[in-house]
Amino acid sequence: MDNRKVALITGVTGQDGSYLSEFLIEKGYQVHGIIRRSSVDYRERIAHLEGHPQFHLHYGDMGDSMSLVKVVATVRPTEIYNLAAQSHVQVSFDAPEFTADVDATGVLRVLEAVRANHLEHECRIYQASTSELYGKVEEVPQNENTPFHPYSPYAVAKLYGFWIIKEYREAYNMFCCSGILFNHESERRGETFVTRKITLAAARIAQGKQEKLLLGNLSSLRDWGYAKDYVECMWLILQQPEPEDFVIATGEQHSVREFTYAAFKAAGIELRFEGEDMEEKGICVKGPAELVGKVLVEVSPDFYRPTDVVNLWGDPTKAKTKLGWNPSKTTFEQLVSIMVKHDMEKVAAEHVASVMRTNLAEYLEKGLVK
Ligand code: NAP
Ligand code: G4F
Repeated sequence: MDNRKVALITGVTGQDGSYLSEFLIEKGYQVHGIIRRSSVDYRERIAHLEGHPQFHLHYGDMGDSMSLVKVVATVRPTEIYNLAAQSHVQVSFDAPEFTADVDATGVLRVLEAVRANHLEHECRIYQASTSELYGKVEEVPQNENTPFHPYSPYAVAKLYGFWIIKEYREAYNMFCCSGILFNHESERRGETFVTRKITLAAARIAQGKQEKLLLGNLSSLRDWGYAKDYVECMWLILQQPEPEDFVIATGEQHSVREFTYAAFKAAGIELRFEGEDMEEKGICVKGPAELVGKVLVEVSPDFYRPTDVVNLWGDPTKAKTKLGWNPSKTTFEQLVSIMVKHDMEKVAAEHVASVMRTNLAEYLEKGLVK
């Protein structure tokens, strides 16, 4: 029995990777993360962990088997959290082959890297599966027994990931599991996912930095939770006596329209939605005088998908009973409020920085500073 606590996280720079790293460090793990080279700085979410004695980074890529084999050989992890993915559903329609390579074959590469290092009976593996597998849903709400019907290149790639994890569990008796996670958001969420796009826009519009927010399908329904609460489940799934798959969700459903209303409200703007489909608009009915009566939200065909998943709603009963996890730790209202508060501060800080830059440029021009 290996008593070391050594975690390897792929996708460590992402939203979930950053929260999971903090969580595991707190639990006493040595945490190793795989990063890929980029010409711009993308390590913002983990910058505060760099230099921590329990936190270590390695270069690698989900498309490069050799790099994965080498990192696994160096780290000899007791747990792997495979979070790396091209995770944007709309982007998967534009880059389907890359999405398949990272999100499908990438999972196989991780499993084979473990086998190549003869760690298949020492290392437990968590796979970041997704509610997108339910896609064109066949049942509402969705649980572990609901049939899958993937509805995007992303979901089809993730379906391979789900099944290859199950196959290696059965074929080689490996401890590998999927967490079927419903949407989880946070102040660290990528800025092109709908919730963060909305909270940032609400903050910018409230502070006079943006005129309007353009969105796609306002009627789409999601089960949105808080990412910080969800990483605990990833860990709990790997601590169970037997490898099993779990649905992780709040059990509550809201539309994109509801999220938009709540986010603007938290930023001090009350909206009324009028019209239907492409003609629907969000008009300011209460808030700063200069915004009242203005159209602040419009629908644009640019944000519609060739096929869209519109009715996700998870049933977290198994996670509640078997993992002892609380799906209501952070409510929908608290989630919106956390994200808007963060983005109001971010936009205000950006404004101060930009004023300082302008002043500095002016002082330099006038020769007031050298
Ligand atoms: P995210 O913020 O988009 O992070 C994705 C991570 O994957 C980033 O660290 C990214 O690195 C890394 N990555 C992408 N391509 C890679 C490659 N070729 N090699 C190495 N690393 C690569 O995603 P997230 O929201 O944290 O989600 C984590 C995982 O959970 C993903 O697998 C996602 O599909 C899945 N999931 C997410 C949700 C959700 O609601 N958030 C729900 C269900 C499942 P860079 O920083 O270099 O781009
Ligand atoms: O925020 P989204 O882009 O997230 P989506 O597609 O649900 O995917 C996320 O959650 C999955 C779990 O279910 C993860 F597997 C996946 O990695 C990712 O984290 O879109 C949510 C909904 C969609 O129906 C979309 O059509 O919002 C709708 N939407 C409406 N307007 C929009 C927009 N989505 C985006 N990104 N941008 C819009 O302007």
